[in-house]
Amino acid sequence: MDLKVNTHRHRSWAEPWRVKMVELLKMTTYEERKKALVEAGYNTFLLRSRDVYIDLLTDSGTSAMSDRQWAGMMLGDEAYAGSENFYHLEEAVKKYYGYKYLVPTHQGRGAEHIISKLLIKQGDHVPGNMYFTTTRLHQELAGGTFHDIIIDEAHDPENEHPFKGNVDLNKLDALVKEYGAHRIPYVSIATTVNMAGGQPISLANLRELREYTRKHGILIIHDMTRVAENAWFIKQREEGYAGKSVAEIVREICDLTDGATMSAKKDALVNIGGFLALNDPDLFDRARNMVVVYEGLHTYGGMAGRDMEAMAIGIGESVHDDHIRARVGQVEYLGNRLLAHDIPIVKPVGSHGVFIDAKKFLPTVSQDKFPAQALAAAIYLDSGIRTMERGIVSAGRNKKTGDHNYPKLELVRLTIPRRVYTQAHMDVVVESILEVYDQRSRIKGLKMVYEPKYLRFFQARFDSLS
Ligand code: PLI
Repeated sequence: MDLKVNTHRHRSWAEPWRVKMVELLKMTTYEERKKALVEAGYNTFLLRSRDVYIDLLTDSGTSAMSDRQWAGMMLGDEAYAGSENFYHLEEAVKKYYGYKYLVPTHQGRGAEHIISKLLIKQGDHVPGNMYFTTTRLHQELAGGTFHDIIIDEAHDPENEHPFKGNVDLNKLDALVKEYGAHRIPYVSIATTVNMAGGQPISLANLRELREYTRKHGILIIHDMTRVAENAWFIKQREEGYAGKSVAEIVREICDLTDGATMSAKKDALVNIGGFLALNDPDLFDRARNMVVVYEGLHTYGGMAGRDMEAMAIGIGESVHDDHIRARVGQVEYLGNRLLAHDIPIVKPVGSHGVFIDAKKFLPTVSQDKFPAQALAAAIYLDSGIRTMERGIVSAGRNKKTGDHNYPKLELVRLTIPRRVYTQAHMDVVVESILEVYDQRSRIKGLKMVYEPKYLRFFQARFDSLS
């Protein structure tokens, strides 16, 4: 028998795995959820996991590991120094990402801390394609000022630009003219851009940026937390890349940058871990010395040997086309179902989650009443689905004036853990969002009653205004 070979294009995004073990979840009543929400100060970060049904708080550290990764956990070499698992991880980073030197860290922010301290001097300026909370904080703590140089389209949820993570080189050039290239140690480039809604940067844009920064002696430090997802969008959307594998595109992205920070808790399919990867031997030497102060010896950096083994295997799995196609496919399924019901979300649908535009969802709630925070609370109350605010609370306060930063994007993130939930779970999410949408006039916003100094979104507490 002979059949015409069918390409993936004609098939559903269905997962390239099957379930071997399940984790039981508790279903809660409305009264139980109301009590839990009040106790959590209307902050979904302060809920106990046992009170959550579908947990879309984050895709960070929440992936399901494969049988191979679990098998790797049994091969943990827990020697204090020179663990065999470190060398496996080093090999994987070189093979899949191409960076020459590896400094392991306990998670992404450990790497951000080290690179910020090493490269930023008091009074320096760090441009980037939109801020990320922990990244910007470490840049500021090191004495730098962050500048957003992402294209304007990224701040408009309705704009369907295929690469909303792109840098506006004119914005960068204006900073170079104002402060001088010597006050800009590096450009901070994320693949994909979390706070913009999981939006990718194109290779064409990155190449232009490389040319510009080389001319001015500025480094590019790559936040590669979701690089494989960015590569998938390049394969789908950028001319000339349809025939390339995600693994090849990932390498091409990394090769255009000087070093990277990685939260392996996302793309790399592990529950904990991260690293700093570098190409310059002197910078590596200094980073390797600093890691022993803040994280642990340079062959474990805060991780157990077994965690490094799981990560080495996870990195390989993360760049398989079939894996990424299903991962992003599931997110797009959820996004497209919400769009079909005219729920306002960031377009195009991002790689790691669907971002609801809370300003449009709750048009009568002003931004200083924390609409996204209030909407996340309402969704939890309706169904036990936990989501996260990515708006004025996350944006924090202006370093100089002390006022709230008022970001254009006021979003609720429905973040999809990798290899964890089913299509039926996604359908329940849609049902709950539609229910809350019907009742949106009852949501009046929140008042902040406790505000911590750093990264306030994690621990702030609120009271309801309704
Ligand atoms: O959570 P860490 O320290 O492993 O990584 C920090 C971090 C750095 N960059 C980016 C783009 C992130 O998304 C990131 C962490 N993100 C979290 C926790 C999230 O929920 O999106």
